[in-house]
Amino acid sequence: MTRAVCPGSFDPVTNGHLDIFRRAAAIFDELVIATGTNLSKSRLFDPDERMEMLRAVCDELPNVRVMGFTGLIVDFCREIDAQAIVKGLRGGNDYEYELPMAQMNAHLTGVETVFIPTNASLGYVSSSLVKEVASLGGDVSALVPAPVHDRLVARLAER
Ligand code: COD
Repeated sequence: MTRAVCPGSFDPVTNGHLDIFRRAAAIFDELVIATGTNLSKSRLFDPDERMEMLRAVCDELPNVRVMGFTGLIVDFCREIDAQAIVKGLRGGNDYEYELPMAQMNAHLTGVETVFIPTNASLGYVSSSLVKEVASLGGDVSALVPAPVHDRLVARLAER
């Protein structure tokens, strides 16, 4: 049984993330989507809200579970007996950012990182840009799943 972890902030989950989940779920027996907090980013949704949206959009994927984690991702992988970490790569910047993390994680516990290249039509999609565009009145309905779009619009209207 192969189990992989796909970690991220997912604030909120986008169609780019969802594409990576679908493709990773076709490779591994089980995929655990792990919601963490990136301390260098400001957040719009709290961890419970992010997990709720992830569960709603991953309903179609029977071998996917959504969990939260704190602390080191390698410790979480060990706790749930996952052999690999899955990351999506949109381009050179992601690679520069992800490579040392993958090497550090391998150094810490030997866990491997598997990179999946972004779908060519979704390479420009990021949670940060989606939030920025939506907060300035732009249409992001094609970039996030419908339930996420509703939550995003409602949250931004509260501000
Ligand atoms: N297409 C393909 N992939 C995409 C797309 C897209 N359009 N958008 C995003 N992705 C990928 C990203 O490249 C990333 O791999 C993943 O999806 C998640 O993205 P985000 O932005 O939601 O998440 P991040 O990068 O903010 O998450 C960072 C973590 C929380 C995973 C990271 O900080 C972490 O592992 N923290 C735990 C602490 C730890 O162990 N630190 C030491 C690391 S060596």
